[in-house]
Amino acid sequence: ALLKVLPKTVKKIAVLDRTKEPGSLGEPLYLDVAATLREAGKNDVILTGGRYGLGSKDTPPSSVFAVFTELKKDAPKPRFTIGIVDDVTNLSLPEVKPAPITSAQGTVECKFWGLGGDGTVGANKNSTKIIGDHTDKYIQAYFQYDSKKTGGVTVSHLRFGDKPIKSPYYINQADFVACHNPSYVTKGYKMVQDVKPGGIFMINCQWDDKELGEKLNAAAKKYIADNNIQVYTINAIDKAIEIGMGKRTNTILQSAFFKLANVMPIDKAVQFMKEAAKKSYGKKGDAVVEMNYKAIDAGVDALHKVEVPASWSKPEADAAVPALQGRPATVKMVENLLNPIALMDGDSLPVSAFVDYTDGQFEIGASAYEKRGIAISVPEWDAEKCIQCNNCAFVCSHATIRPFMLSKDEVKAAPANIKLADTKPKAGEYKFTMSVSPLDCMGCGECVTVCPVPDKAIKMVPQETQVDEQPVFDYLVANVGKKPGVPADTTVKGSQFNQPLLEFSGSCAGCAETSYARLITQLFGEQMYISNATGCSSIWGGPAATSPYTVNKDSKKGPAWTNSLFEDNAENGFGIYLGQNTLRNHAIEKAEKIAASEKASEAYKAAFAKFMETKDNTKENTAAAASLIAELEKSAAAGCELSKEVLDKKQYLAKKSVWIFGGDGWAYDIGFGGLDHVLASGENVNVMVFDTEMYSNTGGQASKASNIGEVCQFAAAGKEVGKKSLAEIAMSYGYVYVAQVALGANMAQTVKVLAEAEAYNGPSLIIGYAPCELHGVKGGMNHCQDEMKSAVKAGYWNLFSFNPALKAEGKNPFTLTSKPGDGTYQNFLNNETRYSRLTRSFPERAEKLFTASEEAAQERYEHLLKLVELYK
Ligand SMILES: Cc1ncc(C[n+]2csc(CCOP(=O)(O)OP(=O)(O)O)c2C)c(N)n1
Ligand code: SF4
Ligand code: SF4
Repeated sequence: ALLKVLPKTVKKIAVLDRTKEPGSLGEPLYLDVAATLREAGKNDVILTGGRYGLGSKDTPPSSVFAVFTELKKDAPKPRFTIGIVDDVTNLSLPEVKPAPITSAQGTVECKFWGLGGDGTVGANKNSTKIIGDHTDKYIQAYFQYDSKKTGGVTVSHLRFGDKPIKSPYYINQADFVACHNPSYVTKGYKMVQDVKPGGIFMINCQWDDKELGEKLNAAAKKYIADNNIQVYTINAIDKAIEIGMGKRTNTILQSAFFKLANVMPIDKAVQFMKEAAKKSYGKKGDAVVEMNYKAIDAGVDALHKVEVPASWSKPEADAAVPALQGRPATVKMVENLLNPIALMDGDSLPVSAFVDYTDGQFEIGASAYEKRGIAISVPEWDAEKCIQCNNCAFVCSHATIRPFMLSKDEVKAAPANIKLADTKPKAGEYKFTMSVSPLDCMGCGECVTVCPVPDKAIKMVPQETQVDEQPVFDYLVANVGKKPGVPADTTVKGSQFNQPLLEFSGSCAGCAETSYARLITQLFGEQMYISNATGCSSIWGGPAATSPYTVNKDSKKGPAWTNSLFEDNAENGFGIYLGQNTLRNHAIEKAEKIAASEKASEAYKAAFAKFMETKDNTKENTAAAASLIAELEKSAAAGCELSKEVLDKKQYLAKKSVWIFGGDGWAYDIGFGGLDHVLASGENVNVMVFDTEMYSNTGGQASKASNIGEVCQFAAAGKEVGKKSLAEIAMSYGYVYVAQVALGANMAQTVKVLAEAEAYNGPSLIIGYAPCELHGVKGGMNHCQDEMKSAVKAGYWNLFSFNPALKAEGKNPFTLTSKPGDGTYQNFLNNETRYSRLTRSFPERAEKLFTASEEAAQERYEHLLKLVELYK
């Protein structure tokens, strides 16, 4: 086929492969073409091979022009890459940016910068539908996302035109660019630089023109002035609140787009948008439809044209960015990688920027430098009303609200605006504060929901009113540690005085998965090795360069984290366990030989005895290992060769806490065989399953953890069969610690189970109920913790634990913590769209399945009651 289409005159061919075959002479398509030419005797054709589009890199016209420019040379590069700047192997071809405009004449190109979950993508899909349904125009839409879950950056690329659109690449020369989130302006994202000269830049913000001038950086101002960009602002934020739409600004911004981009007459666009709103919201009643109509009108009316001052062509230089503080290796990574990536400019990084990370290891602690500032409202703490229960910190998905106890000196050194209270119930030596990081908070409001004070000791307030709290939070995190006398780690209150070693991750606001993981790091973080299955937890847990796992401020130790494959995570974690355990045992054997020798000092012997006594206790063994290492250093200095050998492996001496993290899709389905194998091994690993009852990361497919009647992808008519009892499968071994928890339903049980599971010298499996953004909980994820409560109260989710250590003591190993359902089962189901949508699509089936689901739950509870008796 190739020979048939190849012109006779062809002299040079460049083959582009979208793959990298290390060790091969060339990529697959290149090799095919080479063989074809050779067999056809076309040996005089110059053939080159290039790679493109790897790692989702875009291939704009500038890349393609670069290939032609190269081919024009007498001796073009035989192997090359496009779309990246490879300054290490120098294989990349130079590209002229911005890319020339190659789309058909008259094509209108538009780009929208939104915040994941703010409705920008949905509104743009709706706009394409309106234009597609009501005009003869051709349409194209691409949606680009960052690595964050809801709350990340989205960029929608829309093209409309009278001629066919053949542009399979992102827009970088737009007629219209909209910024739907003002923080993107303050952070300095390169947005306006993508507007064609004379094009339109629209910003959703609450600023007047003067304030806008203060917020835009010098490069943006200069680009606007030099390229005659028309700048518009629209305050959709206040308008949406005024109309009663809360945070939902998308409809207002959609109609503003129609007004400015001139794709169709505005009165027609308004009519079509209103028709679409009526269709979508008609069932919700006239008031909702009316609200949407108002939003549509507001978008047209509330636009404001900014008079661009002449001074913008020679703007004042931006203020110097203060030097970053912290661990030098992390700071270096943040400056070189994280900062451009966080500005959505990672594609501009040259290959040399990654040379220090070629083995795939990245520094931890980088997320603290992101300061995304995306929450519209953040918590404000009231020192007087607070009863200091620490519930708010206990549930926080992003570790952005934290309690501290301060000594007199620490109070003196703190920023003056710090809010302090006497410790409760009794005033003591220290002062108490609950501090919030406004720039890291995602604004979910879970903390307010769980505050037990009747008129709430925290309330949500606009983020900009809390700017002064950031230096306070930063001071406390950097300088104030845990104080003696606070309640034990195994209590809700006590656990929160430990530094969280998972912070500011990219999970959705209010995500339950991160609340569990954060808590586990507060209990065992410095000793943790985490093997993470692919899933949401690997995305919020391990995006390269924005690592949310961090180190303890004093010990500089934190969790070691890795992600292998979705299907082999349990085995991967088990391998890590076996590896470190073997190295540890070798070191211990040698340390034991030293202790048995006549030359060993009494101090060494005592340190070794203490080490062995605490060998299986993660917390106590850390201190014992430190003392043993100190003694080993002394004996090594005195010439003991064996001590030197032990010291070579000293990082393996202290007991490690090995954790295997993953979602239900991994644990119940795809990784189940491996998980079962690892649990059966009897070895001391801890497994934490974040049970969202669906494959969340890939958009909500049904798993074996999904329940009867649940509507998921691949179960559009509601899942017919019940949820697998993973807990009971594991319990059948008799030597596996097994528990089901729901953090918001019973905080005390959650923290107790985690401590017990980790302390158990054998395998542990903890299944945590995790409400998810995709469940569609009424009112949003600020009800995540309450939803866990409702699930347990209704008997939908049961809390229990099976502790083989109790069996060994002659006690009943099985503890059933939750009560039977209280009759609210159907209310619970109907409070989440993953269920309630079935009542709309298949009402009769919904009734049947929901009844079956409730009956199955009752049976399950009765079965658990029998287990209590059985294990007695
Ligand atoms: C073998 C394999 N199949 C499919 C995928 C794609 N994939 C990545 S994450 C994911 C879903 C994970 O779901 P779950 O384990 O429930 O975790 P959650 O995202 O809900 O936290 C899937 C299907 C993959 N990475 N590997
Ligand atoms: S939940 Fe409320 S009472 Fe408890 S520590 Fe937080 S602010 Fe204080
Ligand atoms: S589990 Fe759900 S709430 Fe959490 S990050 Fe994933 S999609 Fe978001």
